Amino acid sequence: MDHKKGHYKVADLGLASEGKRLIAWAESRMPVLMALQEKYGKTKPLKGYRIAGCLHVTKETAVLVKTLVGAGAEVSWSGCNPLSTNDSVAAALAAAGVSVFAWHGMDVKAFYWCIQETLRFKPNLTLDDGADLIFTIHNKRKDLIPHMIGGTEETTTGVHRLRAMAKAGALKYPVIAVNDAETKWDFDNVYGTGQSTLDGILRATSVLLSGKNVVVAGYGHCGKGVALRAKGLGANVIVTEVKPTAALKATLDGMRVLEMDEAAGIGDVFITATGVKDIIIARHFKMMKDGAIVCNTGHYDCEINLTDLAKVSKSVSEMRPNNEQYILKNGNRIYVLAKGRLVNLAAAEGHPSEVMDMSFANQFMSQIRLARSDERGKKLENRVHDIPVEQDQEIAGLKLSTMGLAIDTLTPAQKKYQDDYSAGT
Ligand code: RBV
Repeated sequence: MDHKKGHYKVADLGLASEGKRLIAWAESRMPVLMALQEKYGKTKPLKGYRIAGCLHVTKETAVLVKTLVGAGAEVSWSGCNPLSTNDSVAAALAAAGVSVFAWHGMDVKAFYWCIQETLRFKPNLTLDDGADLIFTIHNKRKDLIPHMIGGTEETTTGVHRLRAMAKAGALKYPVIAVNDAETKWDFDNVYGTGQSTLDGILRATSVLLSGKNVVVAGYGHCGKGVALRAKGLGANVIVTEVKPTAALKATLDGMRVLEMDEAAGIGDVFITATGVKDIIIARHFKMMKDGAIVCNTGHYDCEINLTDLAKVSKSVSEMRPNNEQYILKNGNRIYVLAKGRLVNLAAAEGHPSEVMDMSFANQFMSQIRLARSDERGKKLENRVHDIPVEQDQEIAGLKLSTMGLAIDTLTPAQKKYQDDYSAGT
């Protein structure tokens, strides 16, 4: 079947009006992206470009999609996680004529089918979260590569994968690492993940976090955000790490650092945020206290080994949405949230709109940068590229002004002093 404009597959088109209201709510919290929408809606720098996107179908993503379409792009979209699609948002996008393939609760086969569907219109730009779209193109649709101008990548795990591909000489078109922008990873990864992860845990459990032993695996930007927020709610936070500097930072931030083998028997709530597989495995489950809660906020669902958990359990049943009770052979109960998938997107609504405002402003500006590179006949090199420093400062400046905050400016004399290496005491 050839690509048909506006072709889509969503759970229920009848949910569109609810989705429209959610998107309007997000728009009211995303002033930077809305300013870009207004500005580039006039000049249409993406006219003639076809963007395939693979990123959580949330109300914030819908604002990004509308901004891309408003700037002239043709867009085809899939979700980047089987449990993160908001069905009403997907319906609203489909009703607005966007080619979208996403529904909540799909299986892995359907997940890759959706990605393949978005490739029917032969995109020349890609927008990824996790690199599954780029990887599918490199593996299954090599025919598209010669026409590809470039792509953008949203998340740490995706950037990691792409750098590994580039190192192995396997990356066949340029990609911009949106994740590595200061206005992305110092905000989205820390404050976004911090708040949304606890939001997901609370919606799935409604437990009191104050006084609980909360074990956070990984003290990168995401783990740090989660640990700080849990601490703020009165939890005793324990961090597990493999990197000495990260463990040291956690210690000096007031966290207790332990090996997982020790933390397993102490924790009440476990949150994995490492990007690495097998963080919690069979022997840890066996050490856990009765009633322990286990969840993950890393991009993929490999951090908690659920195959191991099934092996040491005698039964599984759903307790409440996004919360499954495993009864272990030793009689203890362990509760797994959102099937070990990103708890913040599966059990809550993902990061708050206010932080996605900056992440998606970076996505949008990076897509424009790629389109311009094409117009100038200067395609970027086939590697992973950083965001220009000026773009970061521009987005941060815009965000500050929408918050009504002003900052100082250096005087010419101060600037001169800054660059004067001969000035001392
Ligand atoms: N993320 N998106 C949302 N509300 O649309 N929430 C989180 C949203 C992104 C975030 O940028 C992170 O890097 C990625 O999801 C992990 O898959």
